[in-house]
Amino acid sequence: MTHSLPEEIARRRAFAIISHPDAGKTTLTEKMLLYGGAIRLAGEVKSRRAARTATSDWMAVEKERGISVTTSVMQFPYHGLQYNLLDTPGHQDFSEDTYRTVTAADSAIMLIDAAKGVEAQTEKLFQVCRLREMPIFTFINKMDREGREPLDLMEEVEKLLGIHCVPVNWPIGRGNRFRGVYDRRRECVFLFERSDDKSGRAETVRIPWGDPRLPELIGESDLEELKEELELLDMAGEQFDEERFRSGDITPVFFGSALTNFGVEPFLETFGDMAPLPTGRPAKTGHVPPSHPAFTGFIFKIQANMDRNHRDRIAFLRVVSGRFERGMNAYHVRAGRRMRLGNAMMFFANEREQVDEAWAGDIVGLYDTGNFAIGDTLTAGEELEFEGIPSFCPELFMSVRAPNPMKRKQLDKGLQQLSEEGAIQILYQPDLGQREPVLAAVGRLQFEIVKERLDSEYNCEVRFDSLPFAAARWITAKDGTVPEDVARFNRAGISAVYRDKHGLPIVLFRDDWTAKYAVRNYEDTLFLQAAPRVAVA
Ligand SMILES: Nc1nc2c(ncn2[C@@H]2O[C@H](COP(=O)(O)OP(=O)(O)OP(=O)(O)O)[C@@H](O)[C@H]2O)c(=O)[nH]1
Ligand SMILES: [Mg+2]
Repeated sequence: MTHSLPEEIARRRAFAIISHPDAGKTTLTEKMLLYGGAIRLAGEVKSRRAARTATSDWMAVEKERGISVTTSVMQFPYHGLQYNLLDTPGHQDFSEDTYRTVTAADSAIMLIDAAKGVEAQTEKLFQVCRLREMPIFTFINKMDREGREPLDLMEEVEKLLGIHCVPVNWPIGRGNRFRGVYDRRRECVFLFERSDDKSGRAETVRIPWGDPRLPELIGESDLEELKEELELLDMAGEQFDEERFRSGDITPVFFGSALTNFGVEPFLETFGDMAPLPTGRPAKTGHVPPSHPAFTGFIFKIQANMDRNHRDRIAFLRVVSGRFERGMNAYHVRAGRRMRLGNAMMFFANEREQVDEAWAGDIVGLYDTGNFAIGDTLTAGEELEFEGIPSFCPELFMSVRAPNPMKRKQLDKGLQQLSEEGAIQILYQPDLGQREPVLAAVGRLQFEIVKERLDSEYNCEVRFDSLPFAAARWITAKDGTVPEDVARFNRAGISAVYRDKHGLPIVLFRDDWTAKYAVRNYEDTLFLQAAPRVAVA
């Protein structure tokens, strides 16, 4: 059944979960899928006892290591709304992936480990969301463990992040004795039943504030404490204000424990009410609102080998405006041609399903045979381009080779595909007749993951050798054209010229200081920290 565009937009929510590693993003994702009915039993992120692994950590290396290395896209329905969830990796070495991903979301859930407070990577990702003016929810997780005092945690959020906290619910008991939350909006108490089985839903009872059974259920002393804290919040605390939330001035705060399911359901219910509807995106020619009647969207992520049996490659499209229809003849703006989008998928936990249509605010996966690059715009025919997605300047460089020369083909293919995903960048040195590729990364773990994926997905064992460079800049002439005389940047022990995948020159420097020195000394050259945009042939 197809509704009108405004109705469909009103039903959609696209959000990313962000935080420092290990705060519980993947665990919370799993529980949201559980409550959304997308899965019947929740799996766990790597643990010795768990028989099931988390749905969104689907890659072999993620399962083995128990960390997320790439963003997972998941859809689930809940109480009449259609959610598009992005579970991002927390590790800083994969932050390029996370930065790209938040461009597809309209709000973010910031997770905080109740024992650790605001950690370094959370702070960085928070700033990225704030720059994008995204409304941010705060979920203080792991309340089932001994942690810091809630007031203390909120104070830290306010101090370090400069955003005001408005608690929506408040924990009853801490650590072992964490038994429920008081919901300040609905003026009721949610009490949870502890169970050893964390894979099913937590039994929850809802009791109105003032119910005579409360002292017995919570215990006299805990209830007294709760009353005192609530009074304190009412007196000193901020009030929730829609406008200030939208502009990123306040964050609604929730307490819970994703692992034991405590507080996940009350959170999800309120989240649905509060999360912003799909917003538009800036294009070079002006802002495109979701209500723009014609279809537009952009590719923010590419992922190879999601299905090992099919060796496929998926380009993830955020629909910005209008209605996407499978089989439509869309316009690929960078390539300057039309193409039929015959295959479109959404990801419901372990199942991917063909979808016939999608609307502004949705994320769909398109089968890709190499037509798409991160940042590409698709339209119904309009000549418009969404603002680019930032790519990071690499700082670490390794030469790569396969000890077995028979594996050359697999190596080339694997590197090609992984670089198109943005998992790593590849550089060449054709000017000096070098055939061996060089890998360039922002974080060290990227190399390890590429090594493991080459082995497991392309059946190719590789060796890396580090190169003596620590900075890089793309170079163009002053007018933005490709410079003629690049050989002068080949200076033994100081810098060397390579080519990126588009053949554009990029100079690697011994260190950051040498790079800055070059910037000052070659006045006829522009040194760029991001690749200049090029048209494809
Ligand atoms: N005690 C307790 N442990 C939790 C809770 N939530 C998550 N964990 C555990 O914390 C660890 C990390 O959880 P993940 O969900 O993988 O964390 P993440 O934020 O996705 O981590 P990255 O993707 O690597 O950034 C796992 O061992 C979880 O079982 C919780 O509420 N309580
Ligand atoms: Mg994770």
